[in-house]
Amino acid sequence: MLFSNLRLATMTEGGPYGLIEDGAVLVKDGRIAWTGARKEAPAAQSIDCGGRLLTPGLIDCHTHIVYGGNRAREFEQRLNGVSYAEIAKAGGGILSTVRATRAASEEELLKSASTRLESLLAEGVTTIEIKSGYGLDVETELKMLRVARALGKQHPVDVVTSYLGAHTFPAEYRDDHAAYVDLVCGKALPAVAQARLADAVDAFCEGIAFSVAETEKVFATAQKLGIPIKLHAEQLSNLGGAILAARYGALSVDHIEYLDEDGVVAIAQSGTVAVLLPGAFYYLKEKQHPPVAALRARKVPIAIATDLNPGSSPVHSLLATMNMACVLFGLTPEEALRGVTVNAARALGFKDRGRIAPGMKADLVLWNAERPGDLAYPLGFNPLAAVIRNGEIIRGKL
Ligand code: DI6
Ligand code: FE
Repeated sequence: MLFSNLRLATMTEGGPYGLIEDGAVLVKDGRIAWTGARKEAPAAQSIDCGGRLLTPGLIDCHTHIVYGGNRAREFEQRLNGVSYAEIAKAGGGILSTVRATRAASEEELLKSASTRLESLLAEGVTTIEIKSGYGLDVETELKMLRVARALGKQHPVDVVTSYLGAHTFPAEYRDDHAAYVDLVCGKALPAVAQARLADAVDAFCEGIAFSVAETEKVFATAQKLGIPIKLHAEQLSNLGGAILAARYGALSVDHIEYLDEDGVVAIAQSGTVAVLLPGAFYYLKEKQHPPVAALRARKVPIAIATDLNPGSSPVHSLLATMNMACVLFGLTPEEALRGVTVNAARALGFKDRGRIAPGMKADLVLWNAERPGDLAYPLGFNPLAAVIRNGEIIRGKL
């Protein structure tokens, strides 16, 4: 099938957005077989797309969409002057979601996460990363990861999972952090690996969470098990987690508002993707901006993601996140689109998606838009026309 009469934001190198005017895409067996100018297209059965914009399927490379309960009450508390860290120290924050997630059945979690997932899919997300980390005990972490896998079976989206057992210390280990790290490394992570439920291992390296030394124990275990790593790093302070992550060849370091020059140099050398999460910056009313100029100067690939979670980022829109990355962090609309396509793919270790090029998976989004810059420009507007996944139209019409 030839999709024709398109403006293609291929996101390949060369020119803004890798733009091809009056282009066409040939899809065969779920893959892109050819792409280029319409007048040079090979003969094939073709669909006229009316001159509209086609991009790669969007990739949300950092989410926590599986959880129980909600934290609207804490949103109110924060607006009454209590900080995110204070709420966490008082046993709220992540721990309040842990209580609700432990209490929820697998069916309940699947149902509530499905609703969240649907909001993202309606905007053209075709690949999503989903983290555990609201169970913390072995059983609930496994439950969350099974739900994440089930979401990928029940919805037209590719799901990759990250085990985030080192998200915070559960109440039962409040006074014995070493024992919890032992549980993560000795029991939980091996169980998760055995069940093949984690495509990556993540941790929250922060003053209110895991120290660099504790994080390293988790990374060393992941490395032994052959599972790639990522890290929530330098979100609220600069502990040097990103440098540690770079030493372990991390796929990505995420948040990184407090990342310093040494950290930028380290991740540039390790080829680690910088994942920016403007939703959390916005909700926490953070003042410290991520070091975008330094990342650009060192050519670190920048991805952006919703971080969809009940506490710091109840943001259910990747398009809104692109807009926030532009307005709050000064990314260009092109960087924002690279951030949810080619660079997001890289943050998940994928080589087969995120660009419109021969050999890539035919995950594509057709937009009621003329130019790729139109996507990051509005807020609260969804110009999606159709989604093609593995070469099939799965949403909307052409
Ligand atoms: N940083 C975050 O922003 C999320 N997790 C993390 O490590 C927040 C999770 C939450 O508040 O529930
Ligand atoms: Fe997160």
